[in-house]
Amino acid sequence: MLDGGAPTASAFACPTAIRVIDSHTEGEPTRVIVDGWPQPSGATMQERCDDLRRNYDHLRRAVVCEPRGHSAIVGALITPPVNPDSLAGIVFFNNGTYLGMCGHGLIGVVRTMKHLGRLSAGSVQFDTPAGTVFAELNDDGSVTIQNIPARCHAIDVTVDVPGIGRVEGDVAYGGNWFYITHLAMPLEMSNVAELTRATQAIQDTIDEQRVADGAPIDHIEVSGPPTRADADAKNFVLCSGGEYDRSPCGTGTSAVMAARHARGLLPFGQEWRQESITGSRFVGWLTSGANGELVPHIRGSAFITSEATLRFDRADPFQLGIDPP
Ligand code: PYC
Repeated sequence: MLDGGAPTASAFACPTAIRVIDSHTEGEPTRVIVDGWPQPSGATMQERCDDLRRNYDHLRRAVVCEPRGHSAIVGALITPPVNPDSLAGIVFFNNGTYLGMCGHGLIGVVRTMKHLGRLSAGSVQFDTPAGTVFAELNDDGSVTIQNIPARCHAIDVTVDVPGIGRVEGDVAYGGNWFYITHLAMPLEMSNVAELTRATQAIQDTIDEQRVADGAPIDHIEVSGPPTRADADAKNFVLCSGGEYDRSPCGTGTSAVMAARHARGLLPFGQEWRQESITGSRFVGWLTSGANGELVPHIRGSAFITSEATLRFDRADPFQLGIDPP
C-alpha cells in the first residue's frame, strides 16, 4: 500500500511479493515500492530510516540489488507523512546504504504518483530524513523540486590521494555530503571505469582521514566543462553505494550551487544548467530562505519504465539478493 499502514511481516522475514514501479530521471533509475513492504516504525523520518536500517535492511538489498535489481537503482519507500501538510514520507536507499535525500529520486516519485493518479498539477510536500521538500509537476511533464537548504562547508580542501596525487575541492551539503573537485580526465562515458576508480580512491582517502573537520562526505563529484551548448558544466558523481549517477544528481547539483554561491559565482535566481556524464541535464537555481538559507530548486524529467511484482521464492538461494562485490 503506497500510503502506509501497520507492519504486516516480522523483521527479517521477506514478503513473498513486493510491487514496484520503476522510472528513470534523466537516465538514473528509481524504484518506488508500491505494496508488500512492512512499514518502519518511528515518529520522525530519521527514526523510520534507522528502523529500516536495523530491522529491514535485508529488504533493501533484496529489492535493489541483483538478481531483482542492479547497482544503479535507488529505491524509494513511501511512508505516511510525519507533517500534516505533507502528502507522504519517503526513505531513499541504494545498493549500499540509505540517503538523506535524493533529487532524481524525488522527481521519480512525483512522476510515479502521477502515474498512479495520486497527484495532479500543483505543489506537494514530502518528508524525508533530511527534512521537508516540495515538488511541483509542470504542465510539460517535467518536475521542479525544492530541496532542503544547501550549504558550503569548506572551500579549497586538499586531499593527498595515493596513486593520484594532491586534489583540491569544495565540501558542500545538498541533502547528501559532497566533495566537489576537478580532475584532468575526460568526462565521457567511455571513461566511466577510470572515473569510478579515481573517485573511489578519493572517497577511500577521505574515509581514512579527517578531511574538512570530519564532514561525513559520502559522494564525490567531478566537475568539468560541458559538452552540451545549453549547459554550464558537466559532472561525474560517485554515489555512496559505489555506483555512478546517470543523472546530474539533484543533491549534488544543490551542493555545487551552494559552493558556487559561497565563491560569489552564483547569485540568487541565476540558472545553473548541470549536464551529467550521460549527457542529460538538470536546471537549478537558488533562492533565499526566510533566514538567508540557500534553497535549491531543480527541474528535470522522469519517465515510467516498468510496473512489476518482485517475487521471493523461499527456495531461492538469492531471495535476499547477491552480496555486492
Ligand atoms: O539525485 O540526489 C540525487 C542522487 C543522489 C544519489 C543518486 N542520485
